[in-house]
Amino acid sequence: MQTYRILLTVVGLAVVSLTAGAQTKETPAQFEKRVKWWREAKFGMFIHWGVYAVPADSSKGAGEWYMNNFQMQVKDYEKFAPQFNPVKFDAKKWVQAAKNAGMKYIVITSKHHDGFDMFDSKVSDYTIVKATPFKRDPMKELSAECKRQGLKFCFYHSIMDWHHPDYLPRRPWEKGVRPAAGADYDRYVAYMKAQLKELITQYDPAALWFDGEWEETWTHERAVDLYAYLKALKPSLIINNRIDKGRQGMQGMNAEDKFLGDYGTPEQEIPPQGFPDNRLWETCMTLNNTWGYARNDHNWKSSESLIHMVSDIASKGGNYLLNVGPTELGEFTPETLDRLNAIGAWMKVNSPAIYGTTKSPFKKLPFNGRCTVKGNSLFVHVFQWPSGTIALPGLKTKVLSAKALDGGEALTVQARTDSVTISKPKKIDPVATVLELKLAGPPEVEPVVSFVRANPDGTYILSAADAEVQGGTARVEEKNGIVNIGYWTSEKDTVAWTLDVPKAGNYTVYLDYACAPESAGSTFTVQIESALNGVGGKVESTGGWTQFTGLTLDGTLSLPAGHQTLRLVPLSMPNGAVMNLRSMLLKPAP
Ligand code: FHN
Repeated sequence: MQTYRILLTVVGLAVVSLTAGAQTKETPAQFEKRVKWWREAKFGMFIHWGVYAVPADSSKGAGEWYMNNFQMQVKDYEKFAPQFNPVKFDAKKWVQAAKNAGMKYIVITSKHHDGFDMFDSKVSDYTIVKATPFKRDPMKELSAECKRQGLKFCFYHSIMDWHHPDYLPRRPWEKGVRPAAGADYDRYVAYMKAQLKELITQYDPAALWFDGEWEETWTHERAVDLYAYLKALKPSLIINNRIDKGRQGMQGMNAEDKFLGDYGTPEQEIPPQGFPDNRLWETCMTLNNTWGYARNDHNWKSSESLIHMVSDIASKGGNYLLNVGPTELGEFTPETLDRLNAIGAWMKVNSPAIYGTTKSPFKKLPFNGRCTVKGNSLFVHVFQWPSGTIALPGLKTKVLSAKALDGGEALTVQARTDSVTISKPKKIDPVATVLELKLAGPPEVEPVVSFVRANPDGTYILSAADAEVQGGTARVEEKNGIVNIGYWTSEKDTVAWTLDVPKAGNYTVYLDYACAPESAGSTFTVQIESALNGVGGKVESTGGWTQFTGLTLDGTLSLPAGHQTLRLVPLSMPNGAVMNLRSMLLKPAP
């Protein structure tokens, strides 16, 4: 069993954390200065690398969860360490591959949930230097190489630790083999702080990417203490929201402002509409299915889809952290290199439309593509060129010139009453063609209201995708092809549609919604903003967040003629969420 040494560090840590609490809160200007490089970087490399690359098996789940997936005892999993000898590891090659792909920062696992240290820790023997034939410190080599090649170096660090004797809770299958008796979680936290101090002082990371925060032993109070401790060690450090307890699952954003973290961390998903403000967020995603290397995971994403995600995420104001799982020998797989090279070739031409940009000023585009903004430049990323010109609805700022980024061909711009059209360049990129429009100022766009019009049978279908979501939590989400309003965890959030009503009439209102048992009980009203009437309802459990069912509201809603805004307004939310709303139907009342 591997040993740990923490006595020498406990006193030192107490002093730092006591003084750290005296830190003053930074101003928005100080925050923006601290995160400037991160906000502008837009694209980074995630690296999950550890002894789990030896079994490299995702047959029962993610490769890096091998110890858990195969319900291994610590002493059996430790046997992988002496087999881990990544003699092909070459920091120069890794950093070059990231740089060629257009990535500006690297986030690598210093320690994943398995507790194995990929760095030369003095407070643990369970490390790549002491417990493997490799004996070198790859984190030292990688951080130095990042400095040499101008990439930011950052660490992923897991709070959850399946190896340390003081970490709690134990895994269910350890009962009797590795009893919890005698384990001291405070002593574990002191050990974790000691290692984080090593990481900060020895490797100078620009950011820390925490994970494994979800078990009940880790608390908001501990997160507050740890955050202050880390900021005292390095005030410029950027820290993600998984240091604390506010993350709303894979959606990745904090439920409330009280929770810590400089940025949100959507995982394996991209927020369908981005966010109404300029909060920082970063989608992390695998190239195939698993974070750690797995010989049996062949479900690789296409280079085209990956390039579209670089564009889509930037167009919503986020960063993209794309993961690589190096092999047990320390190499990137050929499938990985193919994709990184393809992304890099596209970025070589089009990165001005990504780096340092802000989100699109358009809620929707009438073509398959995205937009990003940088100062007075508007970048239009066209995934599929429609026949003829493309139109930018509602663009009010004068377009001074337009060109194709690839080759610089000048394009023809036509200003029309409610849109601007641009001609098609000769050179079309089959994945995404990017145009740059130089404007007379920052782009101003008049929101184009998309009216919901009656169907031939007189009904109105109000879909989640067409909804105007107001508020900080509710948002359009897509899962397994289902698009609904989700993460509706504030009763202040509302959803609305604008209807074009040629003739006044009365309607019955039907909801298509889902709600988990523990969150049922919210009440709400569906109302027309220009009139005082509304119909109300109560959210019952449908059995789960993805089990949708119909609800007919009592009474009828009268719709005056003209353009009418219909809004669903929560009245009470006793159990933490309102509902998942897929659509509403208005049917002419008999
Ligand atoms: O359990 C981890 C998983 O192994 C991986 O590290 C991802 C990456 O964000 N985070 C956790 C799952 O949410």
